[in-house]
Amino acid sequence: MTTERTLILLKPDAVERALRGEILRRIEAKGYTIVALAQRTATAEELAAHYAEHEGKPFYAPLVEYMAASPLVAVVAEGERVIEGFRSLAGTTDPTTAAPGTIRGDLGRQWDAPVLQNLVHGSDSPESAAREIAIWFPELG
Ligand code: DAT
Ligand code: MG
Repeated sequence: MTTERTLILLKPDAVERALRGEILRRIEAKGYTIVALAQRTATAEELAAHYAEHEGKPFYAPLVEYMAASPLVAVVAEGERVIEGFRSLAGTTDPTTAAPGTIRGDLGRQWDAPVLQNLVHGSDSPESAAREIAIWFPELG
């Protein structure tokens, strides 16, 4: 058994487009357990920590601006290989080319924006998951 936890964000575009239920439904339908969930507007500190690996990239400033513009929903999900499994449910980064059947592929839109708005974030490794859970849910860290 390799039950683990991952950090998922339903990004501001998901909240604005009223897709929270649809996305949470897919997570639960896959058999993962939602162990924590909070809606709030991200702080600059949370986003700087969360996206530290992208600092200096051309899309960094628009990324942080988009993520802070309106509320997001932070989620901790648990299950067998959920880190890899949620990345698979989410689809690849660019919503235009993400596979049909995935969250980004089915629901993601191409916006005329300097950053890709792709509805969800999911941790990409056990190390990222531990680091990101501690940022958004310090009480679980
Ligand atoms: P992912 O969210 O699939 O893990 P990432 O960690 O490489 O992708 O990038 C974080 C976010 O930054 C991504 O969800 C959308 C945005 N982004 C990534 N690459 C981009 C690019 N080339 N142009 C615009 N936005 C980008
Ligand atoms: Mg990433």
